[in-house]
Parts: sequence; structure tokens; C-alpha cells
Amino acid sequence: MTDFETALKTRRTFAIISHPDAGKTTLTEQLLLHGGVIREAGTVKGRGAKKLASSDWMAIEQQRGISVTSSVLQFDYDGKRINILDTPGHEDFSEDTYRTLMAVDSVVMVVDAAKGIEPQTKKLFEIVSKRGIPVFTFFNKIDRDARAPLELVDELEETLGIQAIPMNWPIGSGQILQGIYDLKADELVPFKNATEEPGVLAEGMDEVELLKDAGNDFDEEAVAHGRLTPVFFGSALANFGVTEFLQQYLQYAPGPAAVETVDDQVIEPDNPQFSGFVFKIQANMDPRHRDRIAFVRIVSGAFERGMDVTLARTGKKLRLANVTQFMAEERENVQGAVPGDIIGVYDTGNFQIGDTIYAGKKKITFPDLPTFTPEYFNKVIAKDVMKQKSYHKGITQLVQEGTIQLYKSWNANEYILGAVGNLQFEVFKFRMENEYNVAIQFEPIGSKVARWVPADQVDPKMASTRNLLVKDRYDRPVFLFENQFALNWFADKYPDVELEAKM
Ligand SMILES: Nc1nc2c(ncn2[C@@H]2O[C@H](COP(=O)(O)OP(=O)(O)OP(=O)(O)O)[C@@H](O)[C@H]2O)c(=O)[nH]1
Ligand SMILES: [Mg+2]
Repeated sequence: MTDFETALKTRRTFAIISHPDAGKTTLTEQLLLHGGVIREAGTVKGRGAKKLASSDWMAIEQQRGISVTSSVLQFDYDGKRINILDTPGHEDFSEDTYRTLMAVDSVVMVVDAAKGIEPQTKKLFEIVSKRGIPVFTFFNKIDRDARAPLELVDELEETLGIQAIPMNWPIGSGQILQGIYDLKADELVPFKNATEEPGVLAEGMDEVELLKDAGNDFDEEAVAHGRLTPVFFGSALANFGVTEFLQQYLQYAPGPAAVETVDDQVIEPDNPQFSGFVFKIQANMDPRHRDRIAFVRIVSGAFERGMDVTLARTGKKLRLANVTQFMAEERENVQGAVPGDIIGVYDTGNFQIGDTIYAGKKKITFPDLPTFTPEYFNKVIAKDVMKQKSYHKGITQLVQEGTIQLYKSWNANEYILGAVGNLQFEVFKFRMENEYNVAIQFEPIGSKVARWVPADQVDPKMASTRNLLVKDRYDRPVFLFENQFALNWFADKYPDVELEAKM
């Protein structure tokens, strides 16, 4: 086996998803500790460092204690290299989460064991389920009073329509947590500070016996296609059950998958021609350098520093000289990166989300990533007219990142921002102030039903106060209808005009 083939076998790339607050970021950080060394945005912090390099690194995330954007982190464990993508749970950021899901080979679904399956988890699961990729479930927070595990597993199967197979089983929870029973190793892993409760233990063991007799069979094939989810219990905060989870996850999680192109070629990871796609762009990760990184998921071939690639959308040739990975170890530079890995390419404005890059002659283009139809709109202006330059730079960069969508009024070229949820406006405002030093003001336009229209079918006379005509950032015409009623009225009046919605 060549080095490339060996390296390929070690890669595991997954996203962590759930409803807000279930503990994704806490679990991510706990997993990173298993790898020992963490590097993010150019800084290296090891176990000895005071605070772990956090997955929630952005100022607004630290201030609010929520994730507003996905982050990419890597670590090595047990001979495997793991790429974790921690996603934000809040639905206002789900466009970012959906794109991130396109870059992974499996998913870890975190569920708060006191709450069960919550709405956003269900929504995200449906997206994942369409792709047929493996889903591993982690019922978190069993250090607090949790619902009965049998009830949780039933709810999981019923609400999500997937079969579940417990890999371990909690014995008690909260104050009376005794431990978790590892069904594979057939042994109890006691909780460190457990106060012994013989009654709870006996009851739990009865359930374990029942599970052993009656549970689903572990069917690797069904797991691989996302029809059966292995279920784990634990506490990310207490670092209990996390190691057991990680070890079994690594045993069953798939390596890098093949990806289909727009012209129906299937690009296998062991195809020697290098290819990958940009699923995320992030400015200002390192406040001292104010640079911008395009996150590329490698699909095929080996990445080598300094290699020349073509940007499929424009045909432009680029040299990948300045590339970062999201961990630090000596051999990293030597080994380079292989399919499954996420690399960060320093970007001077060449890339858009969804871009394909490839080496060699044969053109490869991966499909576009999902875009959402925004529902909320605000006009935006800079409070200080002297700051036009930073204002434009900030808007341009944050829009390229997909933080928010940009539109312009048809005639006046006023800036209008569109969002899936209102928190996106708050993040935008905060980051404009914090990262670009520009105070901005919004003028609400309200919620609208946006529809794209082919350029040759548009007549500005069709616009009115109830259907505003605007351009998106690629100058494509869009009507913003006051409501569904206004849209229906328009469709009746102009039956030949095609109205297109995004996701
Ligand atoms: N008791 C307990 N609390 C936990 C556990 N895991 C996470 N938490 C707490 O739950 C809260 C939310 O945790 P996060 O890890 O930020 O949740 P998240 O899923 O990343 O949230 P978003 O990214 O905003 O969707 C924090 O206060 C954590 O300390 C756990 O195992 N036990
Ligand atoms: Mg988080």
C-alpha cells in the first residue's frame, strides 16, 4: 500500500448536529481533548493550556454561549485522523449547518436526555437521512435527571423513523447515576462519583438483560446506509461515556465517500486526480491577521503544498501555497492532506461557497450547495459616512461567507439584507462593529416571500409596493412579495413569468 492509500484509510469526517444547547460544542471539545493537541486559527494549545482552544471561538459566541457558525477541528486518536465539524443548533443558522452536512461522511446526533428529540434535531435528521449517511446518536447530560432510556429510544425510533441499537445503557441518571453498561464489552462502567443505590442498579440490570434478549441485531450494512443508528449514553460535561463512544464510533464510521459531479461522474476518493469543494468561507478567524479562509473538503487525490489547481467556475489557475490545517503536529506538513480532510486555503477573494477546485486536465465540477430562500429583510446603512470603505469590505466579506444574503434595490442600488432568521442580523451587526469597526443601522422591510425571476421575463413595471423588485448579489432579479397572497395575485396576473424559490 502506498502512503496515500494508508492515509486514506485513517480518515473519519463527521458533523455534530442537534437542537440548540444539547451539548455539541461541549462534546466536540471533550473529543478534542482525546487527541491532546489542538490548533485553531494559528494558535496551538495543548492539555496544559489554561483554556482549551474553543470550538466557539467567535466573540459573539463566547458572549452568548451559543454557536453561530460551524467550526472545523481535527485530531488524531487510535491511529485515525478525525475531522469534526461542530455545527450551530439554532435554526436561524441552519443554512450554514446544511452546507456543512454536505462535507461529511457521517453524523453524530446529540440529544439532551432530559428533553428527547427536539424540533431542530428532527429537521436536521431529515436532511441527513436523505443522504443516507450513517447517524450515531449520543444521549447527553445523563449527569442530570434524564428521561427513562427506553422511552428515549422509543421516541427516537418513532419520531425519526429510524431503527436504533443501544451500544450502552445508563443505569440511573443525575444524583443516582450508577454508570453505563457497555453492551458490547458486557461490563458496567461505573460513574466516578456515584453514590451506591442498589435498587437503581438492580432495576437497570434488569433492563440490560431485556435488551440483550430482545434488542435489534447490530447490522453493519444498515448502519452504513443510515437505516440503523447506534445509540450511546453519556455526559459530555462530565467526560463520562465519551471515550467509549469515540472508540466504537471509530470502529463503525465510514471513511471518505465518493462524490458525484454535476455531469454524473462518480469521483472515488482513491482517484489520484486531486479535487475538492469549498463548503465554508470564514473571515477574521485570527483577529491579528484579519485574513480569510476557504474551507475545502478534499474529495479525491492527495493535496500537496504549493500544488496548482483550477477553479472550476472561472477556469482560473491557482497555486495552493498558503494552506492551513486545523491541528498541529510535526508530521502534518510532511503527510499533507487526503480525501476526507478539510483544509483551509487562505483566500484573497477568489472563492465562493460551493466552488470546486481540481488538479490536472480533466474538469471536475461538484454540485452547488443548498441555498435558502430568505424570509426577513432589512435595509442597511452605515451610521458614519466616513467609513464607507470598511463598510463595503465588511458587507462583501460577510456576504461571501454566507453570514447573510445581500440584495440591492432595482434602481437605487440601496443595500438590502436577507436572512432566514433574525439572529443572522444580530450576528451581522455585531461582526460589522467588532471585526470591521463600522456601526450600522437597519431599516426593517419586514418579512417577504422571495422569488427569483428569469432576467428576460422582468419588466420593472410589474413591481409595486406589494412586490418589490430587487437584484441579488449576482444581479439576478428577485421579487419580494408582501405575503403569499400578493404572490398568488402576481402569478395570476403574469402567468408566463416563472417564479423560483430556493430551498
Ligand atoms: N449537566 C450537563 N450540562 C451539559 C452537558 N453537556 C453540555 N452541557 C451544558 O449545556 C449548555 C450548552 O452546551 P453547548 O455545548 O454549548 O451546546 P451546543 O449544542 O453546542 O449549543 P449550540 O451550538 O448553541 O446549538 C452549556 O451550558 C453546557 O455546559 C452535560 O453532559 N451535562
Ligand atoms: Mg455549539
